[in-house]
Amino acid sequence: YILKDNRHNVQQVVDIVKRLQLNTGIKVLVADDSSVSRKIIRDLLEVWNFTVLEAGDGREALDILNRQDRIGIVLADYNMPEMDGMELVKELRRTFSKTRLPIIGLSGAGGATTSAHFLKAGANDYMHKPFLAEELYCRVRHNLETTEYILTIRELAEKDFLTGLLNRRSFFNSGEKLFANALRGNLNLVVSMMDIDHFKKCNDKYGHDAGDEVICFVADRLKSSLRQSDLVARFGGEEFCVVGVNMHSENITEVFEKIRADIENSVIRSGEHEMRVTVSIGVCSTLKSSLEEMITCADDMLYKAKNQGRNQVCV
Ligand code: GH3
Ligand code: MG
Ligand code: MG
Ligand code: MG
Repeated sequence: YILKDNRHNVQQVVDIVKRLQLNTGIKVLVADDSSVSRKIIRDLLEVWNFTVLEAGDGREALDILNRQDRIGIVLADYNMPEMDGMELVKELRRTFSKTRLPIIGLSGAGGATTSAHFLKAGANDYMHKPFLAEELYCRVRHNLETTEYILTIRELAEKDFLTGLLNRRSFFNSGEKLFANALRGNLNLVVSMMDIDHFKKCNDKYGHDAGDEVICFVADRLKSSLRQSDLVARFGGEEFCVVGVNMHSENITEVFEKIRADIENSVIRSGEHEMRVTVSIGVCSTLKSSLEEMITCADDMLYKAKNQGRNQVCV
């Protein structure tokens, strides 16, 4: 059934796949009411080293997806009791986009319209049962690879290459949405600009590569000192911008002062070098009429912090 060109038998395939660690840890959720069908798919996928999870209907599949993180791909049969494959796809698309969770629709009974319905509901692909092992493997791999490529491209487009923080463009994309919510009164925003002090000297003394490590160190500290819901971006060079969401007004100075002190007290090691840097931070804590205005205000506060002697927070 597998690789019918007679060059390999199943055991050889299993050995090769295991040795190359292909598909290790990739979870495939198979939603099908027929235990026979699930068993066939499980056996085929396990040959290729996938981890297979089974659901007897759409509801069970949703439960598994809500409980288990990092399911790589879903195979959804059409005819199932409780919740059929089409409903399952529609439900999943409310939370998981096509580029995050690929779904392949399956049906043994459906006529020519079933595949179209599945695709229209949001499935990435479709297979008619029964299918050859090769078709199953190729479609599963193809859909996983496409998802991986899109994830990589998205990372490259949205993140700063050096630090992994948001880049300027994605910062504004997300920041504008938060700002609109803040204008509606749904949340409080604080905008902060931060710049490493006398960074040119650091580059001159230790070299550009060590300078890069300092930038990464500061980026990590900044990111880990704030919440998941806050936006942290590298605006270029050694300058960072933060949008803080729902910080308690009495804590704002404290939050940024803690970041400043933490960086001042850190020793950053690179090779034989032990480096220390300080940062200046400007904060705008009053809602203005645009995000840009809040950034300008934070920038003015940063300028003030620099002028007053650096290594300080101005709010
Ligand atoms: P100030 O306290 O006034 O901010 O002094 P500064 O020396 O930090 O001045 P400024 O912000 O103007 O200089 C930033 C320097 O950062 C200039 C540039 O050589 C360096 N730089 C910009 N981007 C990078 C980078 O990606 N990596 C490294 N290593 N250095 C960078
Ligand atoms: Mg069925
Ligand atoms: Mg600087
Ligand atoms: Mg600068």
